Amino acid sequence: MKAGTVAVIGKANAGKSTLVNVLVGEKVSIVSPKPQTTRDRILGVLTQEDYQIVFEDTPGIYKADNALNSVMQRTAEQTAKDVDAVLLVVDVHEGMRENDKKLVARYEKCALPLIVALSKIDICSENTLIEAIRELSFVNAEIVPVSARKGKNIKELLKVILSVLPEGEKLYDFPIVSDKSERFMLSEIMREKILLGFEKEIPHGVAVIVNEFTDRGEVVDVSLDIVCEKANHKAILIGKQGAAIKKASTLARADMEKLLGKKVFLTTYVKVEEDWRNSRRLIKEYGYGEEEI
Ligand SMILES: Nc1nc2c(ncn2[C@@H]2O[C@H](COP(=O)(O)OP(=O)(O)OP(=O)(O)O)[C@@H](O)[C@H]2O)c(=O)[nH]1
Ligand SMILES: [Mg+2]
Repeated sequence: MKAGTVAVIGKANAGKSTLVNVLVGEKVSIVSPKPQTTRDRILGVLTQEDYQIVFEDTPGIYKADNALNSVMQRTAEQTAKDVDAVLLVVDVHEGMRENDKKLVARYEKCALPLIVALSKIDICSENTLIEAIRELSFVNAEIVPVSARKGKNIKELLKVILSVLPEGEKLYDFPIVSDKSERFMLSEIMREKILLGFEKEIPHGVAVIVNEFTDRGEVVDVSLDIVCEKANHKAILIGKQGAAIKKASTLARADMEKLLGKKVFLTTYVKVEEDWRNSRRLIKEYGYGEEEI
């Protein structure tokens, strides 16, 4: 059978996580309209009778402006080395940018098979797409236009990926779809709702820590710490009489119940940890980065 690992790389907000979720057929990675949504390497495993593809979603490439971001950039770079193929996701709906071309050139040079997915074609004009494909015509890579949102060309993309993967044994036993624990998923669900519900720096400065995860049979008790960077962020996160955090928590609880298939009793605490994104100790404590930092 065909079996292998594929690093999913690209600029922040390119649509990597949405694409991984569609390819795997399950939501393994959170999605938001804001850049820097994904902070970790997240595996999404697609197993069929005659193949297994392990997608490795990564943090988006972004100018590092704090220690957390540097850790995220390192995660993306490391992931792209230790795989069988690289799937570079380029959002083309406004055309190819100079830095998109640079990124393609950079990964073309690495010794691994390269597939470039031109994403968000559902909101891209035909001319823009044709121009992007023309600009990539000399690149030594497979080029596949896709829309993860509309499920367009996903089968074609899978075919192209399989054509470059080696023969081998399964790396994960079915029905494993992700390497992440339920605890991790619970914290990510909360972070997704905060990314969707709050503006500017607030969601980027939030870490979510699961303090309690107790299965009481029909009900699961979940207690979370929402750590933010500044006292005024805390006030905004809580909102007037707790309205803001309540709204985000209600949305999160619904997704948690879907994930666990049980009722969830959710408690959240908002805490301040000044400038934690520049504290190597706290970044590590909150679980970001894989290596010694
Ligand atoms: N129209 C359209 N929007 C899309 C498509 N794929 C993703 N998006 C949107 O683009 C935004 C970013 O998507 P993500 O999947 O979170 O992007 P990402 O590359 O994982 O982003 P980071 O984790 O921040 O690097 C979200 O608002 C998605 O809904 C698509 O095929 N079409
Ligand atoms: Mg992502």
